[in-house]
Amino acid sequence: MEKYNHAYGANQIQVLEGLEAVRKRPGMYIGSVSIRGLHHLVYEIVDNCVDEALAGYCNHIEVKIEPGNVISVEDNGRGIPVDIHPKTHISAAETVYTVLHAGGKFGGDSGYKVSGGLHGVGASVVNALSEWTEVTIQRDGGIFQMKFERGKTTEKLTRIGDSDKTGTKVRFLADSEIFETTNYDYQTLAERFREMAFLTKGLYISIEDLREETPKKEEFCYEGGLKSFVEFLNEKKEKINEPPIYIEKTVQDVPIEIAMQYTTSYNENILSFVNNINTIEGGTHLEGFKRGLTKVFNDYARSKGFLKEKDANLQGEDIREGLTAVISVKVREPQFEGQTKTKLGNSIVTGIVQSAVVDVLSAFLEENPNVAKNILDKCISASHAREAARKARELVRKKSSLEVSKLPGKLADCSSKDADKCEVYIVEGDSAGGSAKQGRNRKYQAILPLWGKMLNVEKSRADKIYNNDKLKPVIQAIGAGIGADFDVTKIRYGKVVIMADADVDGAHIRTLLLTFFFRYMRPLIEQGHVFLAQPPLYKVSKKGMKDIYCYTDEQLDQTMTEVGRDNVSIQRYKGLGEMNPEQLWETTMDPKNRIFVKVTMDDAQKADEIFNILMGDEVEPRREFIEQNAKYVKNLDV
Ligand code: 28F
Repeated sequence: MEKYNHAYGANQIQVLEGLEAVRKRPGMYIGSVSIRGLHHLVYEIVDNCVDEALAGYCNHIEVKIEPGNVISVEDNGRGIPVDIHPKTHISAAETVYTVLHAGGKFGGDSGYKVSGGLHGVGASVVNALSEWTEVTIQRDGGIFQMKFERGKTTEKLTRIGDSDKTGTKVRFLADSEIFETTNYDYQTLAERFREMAFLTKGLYISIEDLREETPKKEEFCYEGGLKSFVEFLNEKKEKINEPPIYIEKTVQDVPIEIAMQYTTSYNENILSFVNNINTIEGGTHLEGFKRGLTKVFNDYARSKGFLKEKDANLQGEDIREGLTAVISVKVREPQFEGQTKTKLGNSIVTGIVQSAVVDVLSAFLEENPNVAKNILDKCISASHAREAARKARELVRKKSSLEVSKLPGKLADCSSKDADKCEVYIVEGDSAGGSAKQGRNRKYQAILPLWGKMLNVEKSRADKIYNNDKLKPVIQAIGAGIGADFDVTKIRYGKVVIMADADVDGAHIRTLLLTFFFRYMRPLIEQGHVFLAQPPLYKVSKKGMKDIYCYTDEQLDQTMTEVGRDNVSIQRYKGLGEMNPEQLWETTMDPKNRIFVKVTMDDAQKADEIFNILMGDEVEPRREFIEQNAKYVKNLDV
């Protein structure tokens, strides 16, 4: 016979089942239980604050990482409603925290206009995946508080004091039973909050790290919104138009915000967002922007005589050379598509964005003929360069120097020709390359050592890159062409593995290669062929015990608590070169033991952004920057 627990009504049973489902399959709700998923918890809570800001009631958000990796988020919004629902007898606030999908985000007339996150499932998910959660609300003249453990209410909402302020504060401790790590990366969170502040003009967001003796704090607030974002991205670059061109317009209920600025660089750098979510794969809003841009500049160039009758139209890529732009749209019911669900699918948005761009930009060019001329001069020289690059590429192709038949001299190829099973290791430095060659599985693993000075991809047009002696061996080894000619079905290795030291120089080479793949062999990343090898940082040895390799500091700490500590020696590896071939094989290359990190488009875009920002001519700030940001290209998902 079934037992009934009369303490629970049908509602609560549903609630508990809902949150139990979240705990059983957390990945479904937050993507993964790696550090990415962990960070996602914070974003979910902050997203709720941002929604309150977008509704017009909040302009101040404070995030803190407290000792012990407790997260605290506080806003100055209206405070989550505290009234009790007449049927369920549960407060609105408790409902938000215990019912899956509850919250104003999903319709109703609570003042929220757009639904947010990709996994926009909110507070109840965070609650379900936290050891404990504490919510404090100020509104209606009072201070109210409630507490939860692993999603279950332990203290009902209670009035604990008086206050004439309003706002919501949430503190939570991510559940270490669920997450691989509960150790937040300050830099990752700070980057995201900076981005959020850019995307919501005038919104103040601070982040404070209180875990170490010397606390860190950054504050973000940009009155210029996307204009400030573009200025930030272009900080180190030579600008062609100043200030950035700014478009703000609502067309058919779709708010559109765009800032754009040309630089003397040869690359385009366009970021796009839908409901504050970075749409890495682009989509209809990006398409509309590009079409509008191409149309406006061609029409203007014709009507003002920049293009003569006999001249062909400028191509989109000519018009985007050197362009830095950020596009943000708010769409009521966004359809997200693509491999990583970061591509906007709503087809109506194309025309909407295009028309906004055409209207505002053509008026701008008419009013600013000098700016228009400077930009068009650049576009026209880009179109000439494109022709030259095409010729260079054809020449190169004729000489067949990039063809499969010709492999780079430094490549130690594998014997198998079955691309699915083959992998190429791009290794930094000759000594590590030597160890890798001796340690590898010759049948399936090829080694390509790289050395020497890195090419500044930012400062070279495509034709230079095709012939660069550092990148050419990479192009030849992969064997699938480059740029518009790249054919991912022709790759000679199913896995392209970057194996570099866990130091600044290693980060440098990772950034270079990721940026290069991102710009010139994008399908390689999109289809998941690029990996980062993770060499161990430490070897723990003890007499009579098998050596233990540790890949992170946490692992080392853990290991040290597990082996008693007498006669234990710890070796710290400074570089791949310190490992002998057997060790390198065992720890980093043997499919049985190795840790590979698959590079995502997000990682590659981050690397690309870093690269973009790096491009000042002074070496020191660049080095510093890499040091601070090395984690993007180092600890991607550890
Ligand atoms: C630190 C995290 O979660 N802030 C939030 C609000 C404000 C309202 C709200 C949130 C209404 C009907 C659910 C207030 N007054 N910070 C936050 N601030 N949620 S979350 O409403 C939730 C919905 O069902 C709010 C009037 N309307 C909305």
